[in-house]
Amino acid sequence: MKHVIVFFAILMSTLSLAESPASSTAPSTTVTIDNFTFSPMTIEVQRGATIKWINKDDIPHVVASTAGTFKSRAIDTDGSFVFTFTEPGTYEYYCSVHPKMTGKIVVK
Ligand SMILES: [Cu+2]
Repeated sequence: MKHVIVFFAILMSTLSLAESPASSTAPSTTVTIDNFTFSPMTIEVQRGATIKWINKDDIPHVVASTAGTFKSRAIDTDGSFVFTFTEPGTYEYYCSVHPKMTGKIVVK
């Protein structure tokens, strides 16, 4: 078990190193999925913004637009889904596995 934890610690540090250049160039906002909750639940962004959902739960979640604009596959633990919003509007979404999980993106 200890070896597994060490392996993940190394894997995560490698991933964060690889991601840091991209996050400083593109306007992106992160929504964390944790404890069956999208956080922040409502987010306001400028047109053209990319939202990245990261799953911190131990079980998979799905990010699905209520209007069908976007839908992720099942996002495993520490997995992510990104979507770029090019049109202004209000985008409500939920987790299709757990429909009580809801969130909203407001694009200006
Ligand atoms: Cu879910």
